[in-house]
Amino acid sequence: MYHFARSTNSFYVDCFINLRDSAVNIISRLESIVGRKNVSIEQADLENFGLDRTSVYCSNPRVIVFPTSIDQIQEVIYLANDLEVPIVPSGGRTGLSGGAVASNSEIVLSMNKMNSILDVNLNDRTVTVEAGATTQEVQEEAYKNGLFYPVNFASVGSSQIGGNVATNAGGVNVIKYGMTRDWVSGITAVTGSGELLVLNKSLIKNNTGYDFRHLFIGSEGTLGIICQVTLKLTEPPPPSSVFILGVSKFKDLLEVLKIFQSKLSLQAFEFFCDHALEKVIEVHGHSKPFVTYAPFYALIDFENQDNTSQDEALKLYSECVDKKLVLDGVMSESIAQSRNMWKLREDISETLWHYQPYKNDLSVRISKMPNFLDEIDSFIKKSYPNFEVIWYGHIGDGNLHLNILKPDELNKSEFKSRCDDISINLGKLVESFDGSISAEHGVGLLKRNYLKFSKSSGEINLMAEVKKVFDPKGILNPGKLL
Ligand code: 2HG
Ligand code: ZN
Repeated sequence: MYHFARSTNSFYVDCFINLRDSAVNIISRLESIVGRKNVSIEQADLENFGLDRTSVYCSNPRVIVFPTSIDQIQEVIYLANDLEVPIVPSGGRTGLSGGAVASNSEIVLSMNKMNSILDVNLNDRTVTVEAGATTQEVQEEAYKNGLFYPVNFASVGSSQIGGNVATNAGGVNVIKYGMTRDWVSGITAVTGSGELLVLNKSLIKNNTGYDFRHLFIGSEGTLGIICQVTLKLTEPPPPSSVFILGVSKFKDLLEVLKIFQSKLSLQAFEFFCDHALEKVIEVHGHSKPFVTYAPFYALIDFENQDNTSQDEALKLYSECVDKKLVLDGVMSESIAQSRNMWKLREDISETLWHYQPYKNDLSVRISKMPNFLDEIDSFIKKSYPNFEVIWYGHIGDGNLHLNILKPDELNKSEFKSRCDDISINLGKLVESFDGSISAEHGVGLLKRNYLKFSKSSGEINLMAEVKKVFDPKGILNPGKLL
């Protein structure tokens, strides 16, 4: 009988589950499908591959399997159906909602060994990759070919395309380029019953009924394993410049957005609050953009072909100052300066991990953001006055990241239970604002109980029925999303 002593680290002791006798059978059958070297029960792998970037779950998979072909994926799925053992599909595990967490003795199916760039087609302007290719590899491949893959976020170096598609990843350029969904022209996937689907065949025009490609985008590994993806590419954007502005009220950011959007082509319009800036500076030692204090900051990335747009940006800035919308500002004069200014925004998420944050990824229509944020702020201030609230996110997309930091006096579980209470109230508020409980991070385990605030029970029931069609035995990522 296999019996794996886990680390004595208390975190894992809590999660310990002995493997059943059937483990021997599963492991040897997996080895006969993918080969011995592509199956792991090493303790380090069992600890790593059961977790994503959420810090609240335990890792406890039964085994990690690394298929190297679509045929092998099909065989693994047949086996899992046969033995009724769940599978957790696994990409770069950079997710923030627990979608890739394996804590119930599951098989983790990692795409790490299916990461090839299969084809670049300059006529079609597409790249076809295995799902384990990283976002950055796709970006670099596009660049080498004089083209551009625009979906971009801080974890591009480790996030994988399959995971991007499964969660419909967003990022910092959505205002200009949209989400992952807008760039997927074809998907090859194996369903939960082992059927191979080649979806949309990378066609631009294909009006032949239901487009299951779009069902797989954002399905969070609950319908099938995404094996290959064809992504659209576009021409690289012109060079850009960056402005950082400080405002005294969140609602002024919307006015600034309107003014800048009316005359410039924006690649990003991001924001962060003073606490976020303080923390990033404290942890990373970056410089402040300017000395004037502001409660909120906007980071505006605007296209600046042939250096012609900077004068316009300065005029718009003066207009904002005259209208008393802006307190201070600074504009980049070189690519290096732009990069440094971006770090103030892009390093926030990683910085906050040092403070044990409880994360929320909310969206409402852009016009509703100020009232929504004010209501949340006053609710938390009134009910939990000692909680530090950090706001940042993507103004241009109506997407607010709300991170609540754990006060020292509360232990982890007390803090989590208070935050769960907050989430119920946030959910009700999201519902009343017709918003979403997950703008770009997915639902996974973390937001599953709050799905009802964004979708009707009729819609959730239909989702469950759809899942049954693609995965009749419910072996794929059980407990996630639904
Ligand atoms: C970002 O916009 C990411 O930086 C991460 O979506 C957000 O960690 C977060 O809360
Ligand atoms: Zn984000």
